[in-house]
Amino acid sequence: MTEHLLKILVVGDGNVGKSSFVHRYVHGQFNKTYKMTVGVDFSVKLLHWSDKEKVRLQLWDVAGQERFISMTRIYYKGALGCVVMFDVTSLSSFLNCRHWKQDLDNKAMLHNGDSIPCILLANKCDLAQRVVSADSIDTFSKANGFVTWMETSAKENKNIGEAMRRLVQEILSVQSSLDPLQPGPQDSIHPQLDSEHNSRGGGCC
Ligand code: G3D
Ligand code: MG
Repeated sequence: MTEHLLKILVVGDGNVGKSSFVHRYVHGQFNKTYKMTVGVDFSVKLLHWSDKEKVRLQLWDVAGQERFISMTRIYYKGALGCVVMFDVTSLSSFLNCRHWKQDLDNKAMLHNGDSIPCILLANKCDLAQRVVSADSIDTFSKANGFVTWMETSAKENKNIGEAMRRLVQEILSVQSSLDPLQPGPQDSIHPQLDSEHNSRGGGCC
């Protein structure tokens, strides 16, 4: 049995639903009273990917620095995949995705210099008052090098597992095509975060 340990970042403006998404994915719940993220939350989810492979996902849900549209490099270190999220009822959160993706590409890359796989999620698709059209998202996603984009609702559990599966699939495929003899970013993943439960990281650097 092979076990992959994948560090995945979840970024996007504040209030778009990042913590709700992670909570829904890891714990299967949508909790209205879920506390506001302070610093970084690490969540781990174990996937039985195939008969021969397990995937341990380490999800980094960040807050606090969101308003700066930029994270420190330490946050990005060793990341193998990323979720960029916006809220379909907030145009500014959509427009800021360009900066989130640029920040990611500037600070995290595969050892061959390529950008790390990143999926664009249009969250809160359960709400009627949308301000971003599917056409604009599609055009934006293709122009900015996203693996793909999907509508999600953490509230109604729509496309949560599907989105993560698509991202993991892409990460594994990219990783398997890289030269295994080269030191990879996974070397810097912290083994002490190996837990099935949320554990609160200290304030982000
Ligand atoms: P963040 O981590 O990106 O800052 P949160 O965002 O997960 O804290 O969510 C911000 C607010 O959006 C929360 O509402 C949360 O309940 C709501 N939310 C998250 N995902 C969805 C969704 O898919 N649909 C809808 N309708 N709401 C969602 P409050 O009221 O607690 O601020
Ligand atoms: Mg949060």
